Order: sequence, then C-alpha cells, then structure tokens
Amino acid sequence: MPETITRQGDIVQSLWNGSWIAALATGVFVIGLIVWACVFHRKKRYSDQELPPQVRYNLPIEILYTVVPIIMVAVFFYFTARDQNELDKLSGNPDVKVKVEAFQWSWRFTTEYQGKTVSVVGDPVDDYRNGPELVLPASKKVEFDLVSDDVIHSFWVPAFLFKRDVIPGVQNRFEVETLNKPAVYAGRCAELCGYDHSKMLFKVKLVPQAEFDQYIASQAGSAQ
Ligand SMILES: [Cu+2]
Repeated sequence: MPETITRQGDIVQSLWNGSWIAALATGVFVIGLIVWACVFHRKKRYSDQELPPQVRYNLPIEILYTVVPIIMVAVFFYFTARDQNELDKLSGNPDVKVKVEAFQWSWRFTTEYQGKTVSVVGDPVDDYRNGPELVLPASKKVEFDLVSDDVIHSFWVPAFLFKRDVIPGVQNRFEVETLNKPAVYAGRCAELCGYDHSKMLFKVKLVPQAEFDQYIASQAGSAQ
C-alpha cells in the first residue's frame, strides 16, 4: 500500500491490515482442518465396505459452524461500520474547502481558504501529464465537495487510500486531515468515464502552512 498522507488513511490501513490478519488466520485454520481430514480419513485406514464415521445431523457441530461464521461476519461488520462512520464524518469547520469539478476529461479545483479562492483547471487531454495541481496545507482539515459536469467520475488520490465517486446531480463530500508529509502526490479518475478517461490525471501538492499562505496570497482571484 502507498504510504498515506491523511489521518483517515491510517484508519483505512488499520482496517485493511486487521481484515487480512483475520482472513489469513481463518484461512490457515480452515485449510489445516481440510488437510487434517484428508490425512486422518485416508482410505487405507478403513476396509473397502466401511465408511469413516459420519457426523451429519450432529446438532452441536451444526450449531458451532452456524454460530462461529455469524460471529466472524459480525466482527468484520462492526469494524467496517465503525471506520466507515469515521471516514464519512464532516467536522463542519474545515480549514480549507475544495470544490472538485470533474469533466470529460480533466478537473477544476476551487480552493477556499480564509475568504480567498484559488481556481486551477486542467487542460482536457493535451498536457495531461502535468495535469492540474491541487495545493493543500499539511496538518489541516480539508473538505472536498465533488460535482460532475457530465458523467460519473471518481476522485482518487492513492495516497489518501480513499476514493469517492463524482456523480452528476449528487453532492458527494468527504473530509480528510492531512499529515505533515510535504511532497507531490499523484491523483487520477477511478471511474471509466469515456475515451480519454486514462488522461484524467492530477497532482496533490502538500506544502507547509507558510508556503500555503504564500500560494493563496499570490494566486487568489486568478484562474490558472
Ligand atoms: Cu473521469
């Protein structure tokens, strides 16, 4: 997994790791039982006419293998629901608000910070390798408001370990708390949205607060 740059990404990573550990433990146990049954009940232990002991309609065992999977699913459900609620939470007082407009085939980011706005827009198709660059401050709460001008897209920053669909007529939102990891990160559209879907690339540049202030002051009001 890519190293995450948000507090929410850490939650996703823990859920992922925990799920894999639980799934692997379950897998090892089940495969162990299968191998044990194959070895212990192999044919040469029994005569040709004789079957191994049959355990159908054994009530305690039936109850056991009904109850145990229910408990396992309940545990997975509990942690998933708990983390999903946390990931969907909006504080209502983000430091920065970003309006993300997706269109065929690029992005427009309008950043709102302390009453000032900065807008950057990508050039559809041409120059897609550079893509629009979304500048965000480190260690701050950022709310994303997702709107689509045409078809369904999906806003995905792999380093967030998170993506959310951008659907026409639907107001999707989410919030992250950025970590202090200044660098430039890749972003892309994660929903096949047409001919040049693969060129819907963008960048997220995480910068220290002072640099962000400078960026907003120098860019405010202008549309790149
Ligand atoms: Cu798209």
